[in-house]
Amino acid sequence: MKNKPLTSSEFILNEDGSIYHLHLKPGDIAHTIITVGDPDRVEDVSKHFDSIEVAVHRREFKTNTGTYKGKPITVISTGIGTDNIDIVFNELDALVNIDFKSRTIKQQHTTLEFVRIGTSGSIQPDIPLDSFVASEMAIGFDNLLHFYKDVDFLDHNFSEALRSQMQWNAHKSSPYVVTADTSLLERFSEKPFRTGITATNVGFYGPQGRTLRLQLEDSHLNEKLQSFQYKNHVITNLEMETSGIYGMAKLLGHNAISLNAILANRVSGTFSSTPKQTIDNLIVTTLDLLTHD
Ligand code: R1P
Repeated sequence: MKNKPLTSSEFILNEDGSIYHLHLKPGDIAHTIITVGDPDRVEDVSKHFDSIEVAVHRREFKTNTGTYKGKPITVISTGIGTDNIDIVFNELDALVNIDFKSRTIKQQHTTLEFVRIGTSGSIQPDIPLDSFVASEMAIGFDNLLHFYKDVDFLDHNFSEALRSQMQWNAHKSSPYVVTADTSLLERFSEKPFRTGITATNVGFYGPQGRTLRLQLEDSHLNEKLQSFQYKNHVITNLEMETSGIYGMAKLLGHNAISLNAILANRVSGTFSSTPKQTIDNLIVTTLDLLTHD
């Protein structure tokens, strides 16, 4: 592969030498990275750290790097959606795999470990509020991965089953299916976690079958998601980042797992009465499992 220096319109650095959106420099991140949606959740994670060495906040991207029980960890907020995941993953990867001085791709690849601590709604009646789902697989109803080459890890048979069972309208998107990192999944598949299949979509309302004043193009969207089955798999939950995280991690050669605190049950129409406590429980459980041998 040719390794020409990346131009300043593609690989954009700020005046202080930091990367364009995240405002981070090489050396500012640990190799284990927790992603959260909400910038306020960054402090909820890093308040457990022994110390914080780096703290940077630009737009929705807030980053704290420190150690937890001696292990270097970065926590970063991505904001909402797979469009932000594209930015966060490309720029975090650049921090370890691009030489900022020569603007070329490093010969030696560095692998990062990503753990999403997010919130989500369950679409199965037996997945209770305040429980935790580790996504063994993500279905991307977004289109992020379709802009990249070398996506041979996608499960096309699964996508085809989805399109035909759900009579999916191709105008909306072409759903893609991507798996978690197997060793991270193993680490997070014991109680209190259950594993599941997470559907990622581009919005919180219509794309997740929620309506306030508008009508859906497919009024049976969530019933179809709920009843979909493929090789004994059912879709467990809905959120807005996991497919992008899994896809970008695979493309860039990193490992990723998405952990979901179930705050809503869409079948019973209920929402957690203790959302903050549930997210805090997930944070503590995750930090401990990350440092447990
Ligand atoms: C929507 O309210 C947001 O919450 C979920 C969705 O994926 C979306 O980002 O995750 P976070 O709580 O991690 O942001």
